[in-house]
Amino acid sequence: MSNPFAASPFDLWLAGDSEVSRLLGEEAERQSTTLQLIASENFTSPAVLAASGSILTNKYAEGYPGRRYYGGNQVIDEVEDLARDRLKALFGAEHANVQPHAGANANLAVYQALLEPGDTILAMRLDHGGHLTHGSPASITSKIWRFVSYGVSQATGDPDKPGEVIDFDQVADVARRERPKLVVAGSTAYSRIIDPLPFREIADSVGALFMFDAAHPAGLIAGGVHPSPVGVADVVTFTTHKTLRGPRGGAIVCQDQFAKAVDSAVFPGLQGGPLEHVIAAKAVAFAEAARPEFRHYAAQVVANAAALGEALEETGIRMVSGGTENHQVLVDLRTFDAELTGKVAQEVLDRAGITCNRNTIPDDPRSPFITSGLRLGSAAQTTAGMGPAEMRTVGALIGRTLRSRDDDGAIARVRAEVHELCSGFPPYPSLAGA
Ligand code: DSN
Repeated sequence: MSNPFAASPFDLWLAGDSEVSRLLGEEAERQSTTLQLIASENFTSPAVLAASGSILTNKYAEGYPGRRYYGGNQVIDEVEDLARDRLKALFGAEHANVQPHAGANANLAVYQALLEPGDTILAMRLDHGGHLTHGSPASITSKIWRFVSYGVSQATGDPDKPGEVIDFDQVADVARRERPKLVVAGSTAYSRIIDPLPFREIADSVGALFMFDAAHPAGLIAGGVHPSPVGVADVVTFTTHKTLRGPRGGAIVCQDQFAKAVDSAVFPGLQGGPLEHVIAAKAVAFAEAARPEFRHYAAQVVANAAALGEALEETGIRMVSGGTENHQVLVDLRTFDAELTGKVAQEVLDRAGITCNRNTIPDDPRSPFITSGLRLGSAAQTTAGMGPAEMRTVGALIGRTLRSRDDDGAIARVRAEVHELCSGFPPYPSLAGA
């Protein structure tokens, strides 16, 4: 297949730089001819691409609308106000900050806004699905604040009550013992709905503030298929590029009482000039997520993840927690093949044109670099138009690939089938040969 963007504006503008143009063409082809199952990725709309590739990248705008440290920001102020207003309307929030360059920055800014160095934060264990910024020893967060953690309950082996879901008794126990200043909900590898209400109650019981990191479910929340933490948590952070399907970046919504502290923590506390081209693209994405068809999309994402998970189970791969209620499928490969690591599985699936990432599973005996699990997501291929039938086919292809991982011919045959499947679901049909 040739570059699906060939002759589109994106390609023509780069015609003078053959090296970068070639690389973009190759990546466009990769994204169009292989399956994108990384749970934190998606395909933005052409309108989001256009805004993030716009002339707004030229402008310095340190500060906030109406209070900038540079001249010439009349239009930029309107852009950022539009993004803030659309975001507040989307989630019913009192205040919005659209400047964080990433979800990690959003989290770091909130910690800085609400806490003093050395204060205690209660967050999810990394090896049970928490994020690096929830206290990884490798993250700056753990060098500034003291983290204590909660995890998921033990696997039971009982299909009716499989366990491996957030253990709220443990959350409450650790909170009572450690008296955190901030309780954090949210994860990067967890296939269940995260109810904000029990976290609120636990935070209140120990006089802590409550932050919900909605990086993964933000689009599901906007689409009405995951309970909203807005109005329950004091502050909600998220990324704009996962299920929300916007440009790569972060954002924060909060109650008015935290607005000043949050804004100051983002700028000048953590960042300099905001990326106004990305903020314009965020505004586009927030408007798209407010449309009725986005609700249909979010419901389809959840249905597709369920279909993928069921198909994987039919091949003998166990779903952690026994199922999925969101866009993610976290699987334990040991039931399929005790020798198969997440690392090897990810690599062989890559060769078959199936892109996903290895992931630790709760109480994984292997290291985070090797792992016993895989994390898959349905958000991107749902955007491309796939439904449950295609997801079941994808699950079967994954099973075939892993079973015949030492057979190059079998892997090449899967790759051809993946290519054929993807050709019916181009992520950017309106740009192909535009
Ligand atoms: N947000 C993470 C992920 O879920 O892929 C990476 O930081």
